[in-house]
Amino acid sequence: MQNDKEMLERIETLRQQLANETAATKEAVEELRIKYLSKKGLIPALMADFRTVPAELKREIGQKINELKNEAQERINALKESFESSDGDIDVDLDLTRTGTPVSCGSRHPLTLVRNEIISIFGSMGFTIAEGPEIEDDWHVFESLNFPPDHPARDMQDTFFIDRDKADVLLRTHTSSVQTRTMEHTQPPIRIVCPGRVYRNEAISARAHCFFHQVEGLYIDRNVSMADLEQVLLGFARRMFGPDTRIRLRPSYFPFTEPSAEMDISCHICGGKGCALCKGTGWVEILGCGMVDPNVLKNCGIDPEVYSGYAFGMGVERIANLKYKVKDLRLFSENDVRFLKEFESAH
Ligand code: 2U9
Repeated sequence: MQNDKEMLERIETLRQQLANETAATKEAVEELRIKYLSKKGLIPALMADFRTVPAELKREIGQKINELKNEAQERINALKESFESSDGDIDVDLDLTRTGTPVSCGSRHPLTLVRNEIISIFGSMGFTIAEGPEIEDDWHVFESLNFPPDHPARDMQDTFFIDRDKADVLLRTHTSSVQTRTMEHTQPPIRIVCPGRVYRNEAISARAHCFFHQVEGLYIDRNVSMADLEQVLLGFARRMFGPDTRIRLRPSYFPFTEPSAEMDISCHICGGKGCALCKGTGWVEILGCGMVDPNVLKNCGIDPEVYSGYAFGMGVERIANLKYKVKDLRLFSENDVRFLKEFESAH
């Protein structure tokens, strides 16, 4: 015979067990129904044992078993409904206190980092930023800058023209067009840096691309000299490549500057002793510069008898290559996340 006390304990244990049951899926609810209410389930088993309960207790224990059965039915119905109303999507096991899956954040592109550093160094020396259109005309890119009519840059081989039949609509090959535009509507003093993308009709390789980025600078005022240019560029080189950096200017030629020079820095890898990067010379070229040709000033409405100025231009990719030892230019435009992630901590 079933001990009546034991029977009451079994009922209570089942009630608590039932209250703690959860189900993550519709199928799990069905398993609960089978466990508690099916023919061979826990509650029918309780009912089977009810036969042995002494007559005087049958009323009390019978009532408790009925209540348990109703509770089980209600609980299972409620769980079933929760899936029906949410289309089964709810995850009752969801642990809101768990640490989330890390979301990887984007980072600035290495060329953006280098461009920002360049313009911030010149910004601290009083230069402001000027920008202009990438689709340009012949006057602002070539004519005003003293390019002779037969200069190779004006050829289809070197410059991208938007329309085969119009020689006057082209992609700028340097940001100097921003300076010519600025000079046309501003009288000196002018002290600007012009960052931007430029295009050249080149076969793509590790060392050349059909587009790249430049920062050019222009300073025009009374009595501006080559010595001013040299000091500003020395300050830039030291901030960009370290305080012990030395510079040297080598004579060169550009149509828009006279005199013109190319500037080298002492090799920041070997300190000038000679290594693979500087090819044993101790020097690496980083930019071109010069005094703005008086013809260019005149072309842009500035009197060369009153004003003089210097200009310089550098490729952002070139500076980034040197600073971060990137050997293949194509890495900058392929957006390979493994490469870009290397610059996450460089901000
Ligand atoms: C005006 C007058 C003069 C800008 C200058 C250079 C020298 C130069 C190259 C460096 C590497 C281009 O990116 S690169 O291929 N640039 O060497 N640029 S002077 O001279 C100007 C600009 C505007 C009105």
